[in-house]
Parts: sequence; structure tokens; C-alpha cells
Amino acid sequence: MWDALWIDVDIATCATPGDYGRIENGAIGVQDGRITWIGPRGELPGPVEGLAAVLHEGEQKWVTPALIDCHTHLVHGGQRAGEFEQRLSGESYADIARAGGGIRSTVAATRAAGEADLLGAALRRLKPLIAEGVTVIEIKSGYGLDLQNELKMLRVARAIERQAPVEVVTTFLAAHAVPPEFDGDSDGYIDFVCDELLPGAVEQGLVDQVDAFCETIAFSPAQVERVFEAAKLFNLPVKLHAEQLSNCGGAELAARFGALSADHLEYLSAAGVRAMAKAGTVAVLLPGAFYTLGETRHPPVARLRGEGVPIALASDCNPGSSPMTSLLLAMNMGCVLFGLTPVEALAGVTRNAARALGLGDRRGTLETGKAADFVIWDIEEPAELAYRLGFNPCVEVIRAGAPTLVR
Ligand code: DI6
Ligand code: FE
Repeated sequence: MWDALWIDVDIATCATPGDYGRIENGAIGVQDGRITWIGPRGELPGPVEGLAAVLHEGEQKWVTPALIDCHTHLVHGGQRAGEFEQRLSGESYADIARAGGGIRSTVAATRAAGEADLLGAALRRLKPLIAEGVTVIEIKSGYGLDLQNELKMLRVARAIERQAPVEVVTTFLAAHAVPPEFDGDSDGYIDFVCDELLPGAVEQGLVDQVDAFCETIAFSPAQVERVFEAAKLFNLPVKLHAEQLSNCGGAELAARFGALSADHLEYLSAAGVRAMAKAGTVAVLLPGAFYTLGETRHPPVARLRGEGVPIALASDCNPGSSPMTSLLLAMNMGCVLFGLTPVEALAGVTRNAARALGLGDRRGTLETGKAADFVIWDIEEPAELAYRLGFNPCVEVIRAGAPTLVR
């Protein structure tokens, strides 16, 4: 006997690239939190009454893998609506950052915030993501930039897993900006990141992967390389904010270190695409940041597609460049702004998002042996998920085989 069985559902398994993996009138059997059987209902190994302890009837709604937000800065203090107004009156994101605003202003707010307040604010931002069927979220540090505050951010990220029905993947992003106490000494700060901050955070068991911001207004490829070498000493996978505002060759560097992903990528070169393809590095596109900053340069989607680089989409939820808490909106923007197909957009928040977090073997698609994390949607066809703006058709979220959210 299985623990549970879902019938009368249409399924998009996302198991094959370039395809929804449709199973119309399908069934999903669940055992010990995993999928033990999936296929057309007519091929079930017996009458539905005798197969599982609990039978769920889906009223012919659609089922997809649960969503995965593979790039967020969900934990942060304060907000930056003032900068939004500055940008609307003509200042650029880079100008504001150079003048000491931007990431640095969130660093001040995050350092000033208590752990309980940071957690409460992050949980409020998490709520709409969970309501859209997110069961895995990546959360970066990078607004603490000293040991005490980087640890504080990462502890809050871990605490989220105990307070909400999500799995959290933590990412150490101390190489996000130079803090005021290292003004004019970015190399000195990178030494501090590699010698003190990373080992300190790893020692507390708070780091799943390592990221950096490679950009003219942030850190050079040579500096990022030192952070990646430090990550290697701890056997931690790496990823990179690369080619967001200019082409620095970050994607090639990331590929050289076998990075799980390179993220943003508006200025990615043809050589960068090839390097990523060769290394199996996922391209994480962040249309919320492109939109919010009013960027005009598009990531090279046709080239990524042509070279077979897996494309993921994420919210980049952060107070500066992407104050967004919706993956459905990221899917819509991925299609409308970047030219993804709805099939690619769905794969981008399921199958390829799992790969971007190194979780591709157990999550992101609906296949036997994978986590029984899936969403039930009140839609007539899967393209509706990317098509609507500001409407959430999620009716139920199943996590490890158990309903966690019913709307
Ligand atoms: N790129 C981003 O989009 C975020 N970080 C980064 O390196 C923005 C962070 C912020 O503006 O607070
Ligand atoms: Fe980011």
C-alpha cells in the first residue's frame, strides 16, 4: 500500500528538456515523501481503492513540480524605495552605489536589525512565494559583511526552514560589496572574506554554497577567483553574479570552477555561453532586476538555447534591484522580456532551478524516486502559468507527499 495516490489530474512532469512532459488523466503514487509511481491512470497496477491509504481526486486540475526560487536575497533589513524614486528621476543603479547608497545602505539596515526582526520580515516576503507553490528557496548572505552580521543573516536563513514549509539552501555572499571599514581596500576585504568570514561561517555549518558579485562596481575576476579557491578548500559549490551591468568575463571564470550557475548574464559573450555549456553551468536569468533597473540589454537567450545551456529563472528578491516576491511573475517576464517560451519558463523554476542548486537528482521534476513536492493549479493548460500577470491559480501545495497549503 502506498501512503497516498492522486488521480484525475493532468500532469506536467518537466522531466524532458524542451517539453512539459504532459500526462493527461494521470496519477501519482507517493510513499515516504517520494514519488513511487507516476503515469497515465489507465496504467496503474490495480484498482485505485486498493493502492494507497489515502486517495486524492484532482478534478482534472494540473499538477507541476513544486517551484524552486534559486536566487534570492530574502533576508535583509530595511527597504530602498527612496532609491527607486532617485532612479525614476534619472540616477542609475551604479551611480547610487558609487555614492555609497545601494547595497551599502542595506548593509547598514541589516547590521542594525535584530535577528527576530530580520526573520519576521523575511517570513512576510516568503509568504507570497509559498502561496505560489515554492518548496525550495535559496537565500544569500551579503548584507552583513562582517563575521557577526554574516552569521546573523545565515542563521536567520536557516531558521526559516524551521518556521515555514520550505527547504532552504544558504549561500555565502560576503563578496557582495566592500564594507565601510575596508573603504579603498577591496583586496584587504577579500583576504578577510577568505581567511575569516568563510571559515567562520562554515564552522557554524551555515554555508551550502558560495557566491560573489563580479562587476566593475563590485569585485574583479581576480578577486572572485580567490573567493572560489577558498570555497574549494571546503569543497563548497560556487556560483556567480556575472555580466549583469558589463562583461567582465565572470561566466568563463565561473565555468572554470565548475560553477552550479552564473546569474544575471545580460552582457554574457558568445565565449561565455560556450564555457558555460561545456561546464554544465546553469544560466539563471533574473528578469525582475532587468525590469526594475530599466535595463535594455537582453541576455543572449537564443545563444544559450543553441548551445544547450540550461536556463533557470528566479526572483532575485532584494531591496535594491528586484523587490519581487513572485516566481509566476518572473515566468511571465522571462517570456515577455527575454523571449523564453512558457515551456522554458516552467522548466526555469522547476527542473533547471533544481540543477542551479545542485538538487537535480532529487527535485525539480516529477519522476519516480524524486521528492513528492508538487503544486495543483486551477488552470486549463500549463502555459497559463506564464501568461497571467498578478494572478495566482495555485490551489494546493504538496510537500514530501503531504498537503501543506490549501487555498
Ligand atoms: N546583483 C543584484 O541584483 C543584487 N545583488 C547583486 O549583486 C542587488 C543587491 C542590492 O541592490 O541590494
Ligand atoms: Fe542577486
